[in-house]
Amino acid sequence: MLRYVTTNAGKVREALSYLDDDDVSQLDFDYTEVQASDLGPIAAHGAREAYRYADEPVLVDDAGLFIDGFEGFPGPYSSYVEDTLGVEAVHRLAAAELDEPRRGSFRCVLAYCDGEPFEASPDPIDRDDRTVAAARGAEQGAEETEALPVKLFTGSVNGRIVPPRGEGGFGYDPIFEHDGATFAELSAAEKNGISHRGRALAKFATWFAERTE
Ligand code: ITT
Repeated sequence: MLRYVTTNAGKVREALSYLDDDDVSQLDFDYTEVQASDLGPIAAHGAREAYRYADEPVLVDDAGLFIDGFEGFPGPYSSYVEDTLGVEAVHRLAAAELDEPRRGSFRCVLAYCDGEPFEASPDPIDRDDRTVAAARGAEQGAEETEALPVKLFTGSVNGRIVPPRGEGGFGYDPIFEHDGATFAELSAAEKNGISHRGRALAKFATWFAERTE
């Protein structure tokens, strides 16, 4: 059984359009989010941690809103900023500080780990494994590192930051407009068809189907 690692029910709803719910279930596990300017290392680290915890194949989903005029902020800090400032304040900040069009993108990185060897994505950060390696001695540590390859699948979508509109979706969807509609104005299927998560999930689903054939 594949475990979709997230505390966010909105992500699970979207993932189930791409993955069969007989084969996948949510793992409500709050993995450690390492500090990094990009989502890949955060997701990779989370996948290793979740795999060690669950001892089952895991897929971690790390996403964020990257505002061009703010050099990508809130980016990897999107969750913290949503919890503290709130989504409407992010729009107000963008409206106060940036000229139109206030461009940004949603990005999603899916990180898969099942403890088996496969062609992994290059991944510069594996702090746990390095700590383990240092503690156990280089030779044994190297085995540990190789034992947990992670494969990353990415998706992104460009848009504009706008005043909140729409009732659907979750998170920053009401302030993210793509092609004339905010993501909160789209049905789940419409959002999946163009979204960062939908794009990453489509890549993962193709790869995973071949892997489990
Ligand atoms: P997990 O880490 O447990 O998966 P989370 O909601 O904290 O749950 P992220 O760190 O990936 O997940 O999310 C970062 C923020 O971006 C968070 O505030 C989400 O609500 C938001 N977000 C993620 N995907 C989104 C999407 O498709 N549409 C709108 N906002 C999204």
